[in-house]
Amino acid sequence: MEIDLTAGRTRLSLVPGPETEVYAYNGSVPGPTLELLEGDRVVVRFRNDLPEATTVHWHGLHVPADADGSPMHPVAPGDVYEYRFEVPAGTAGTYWYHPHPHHRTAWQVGMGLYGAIIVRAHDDPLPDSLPERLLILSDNRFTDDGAIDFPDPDSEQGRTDAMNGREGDVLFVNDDIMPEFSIRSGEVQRWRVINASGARIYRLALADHTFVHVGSDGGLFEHPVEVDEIILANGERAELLVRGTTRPGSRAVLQTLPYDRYMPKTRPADWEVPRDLLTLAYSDERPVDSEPIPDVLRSVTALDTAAVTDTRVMLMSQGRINSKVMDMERIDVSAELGATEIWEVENLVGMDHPFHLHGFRFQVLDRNGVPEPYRSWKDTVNVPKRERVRFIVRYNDFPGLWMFHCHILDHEDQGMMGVLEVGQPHTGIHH
Ligand SMILES: [Cu+2]
Repeated sequence: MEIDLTAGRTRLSLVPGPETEVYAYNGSVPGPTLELLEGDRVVVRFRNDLPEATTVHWHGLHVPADADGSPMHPVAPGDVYEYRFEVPAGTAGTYWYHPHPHHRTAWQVGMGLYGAIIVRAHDDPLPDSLPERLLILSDNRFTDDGAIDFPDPDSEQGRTDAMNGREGDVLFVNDDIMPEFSIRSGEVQRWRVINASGARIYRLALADHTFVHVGSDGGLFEHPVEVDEIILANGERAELLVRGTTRPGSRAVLQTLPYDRYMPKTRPADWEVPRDLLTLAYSDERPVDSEPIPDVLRSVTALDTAAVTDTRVMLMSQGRINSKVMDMERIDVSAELGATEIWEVENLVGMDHPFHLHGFRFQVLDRNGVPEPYRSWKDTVNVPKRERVRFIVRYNDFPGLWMFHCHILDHEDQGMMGVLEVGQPHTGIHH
């Protein structure tokens, strides 16, 4: 499959009033949704028409290091880069793509560079007949003349943005503000939700409805789980079933509820106010019979804790991991190809930091010592204030240099990132 993708400058109408100068993939914000199938060989012919260097990172996809779009492989203005990868079996799920240049990620994503990737399975356990909806969640802030608002870093708002990560007061679902989604009473819909915000953490709830949570970053769980709400940190994804359980003609609002990820001194004044995201509008048609939801979705084979050869401790403080700021010349962790390891990620400070590992999906083992209730494939995990998360990962292939970092984009740009080197195993010689 061949895809042409260009990042460039353009003007779009994002909010009422004057048009906004944006950065866009193929002229749209969000960029085009890439639909892939397990087993696809993908070539993305990327062209950088921006006035600055950029990369395209395929968040969560298992790709070779030189196709990962990390800060190690910048694409200069005017240049072309071919990203080549194959989509492995068993990785059907919801992913996304965004720039990842050194120090400029918050700016470029804030300017409009992000898009969704859907990887489909040949044997999806959920019925094809379920209507599907994609929700790319993002937020932004605008000045009166319609420009995207990036304040002076030395202003009060600039300092708050640096601490919290830049949040916007305008909430978008795809390219819309407060869109209306339709549903028929009795219908079951499959929703894929992506948190593409630079810093906002969503706590999703739909009035008078529960969600059937069926999957996360790396695709479906083994079994569906019924929940009232879902917390989605930056970079995370969720797959949900929404059941049309109320009567024809009714309406329900999807909201993000208050979630205190902040330090008290920089908490936004309105953080306790729920925010509306979209309206779910029931048609007047008579109810349909609901599609049954399978009890078993797929198997998620546990990574083997008996095979673990090392534990990596990551202590996150404000802007730093293990007291260090990102250095492109430094290797922070060296591991052997094929090794299985545990990462113990601890947040030492009073603000949440979502942790993302490139290249290799992982399974959360426990949070603050409490075993994870069920297995799932993850690539990003929120580590709340002063909490600790342990996950297990196997570096199954693709030697090279891989990033790990906080996914609050301003924190990543400040250097809250490190480098994992995965190398060929040593052959019995100890040194
Ligand atoms: Cu952070």
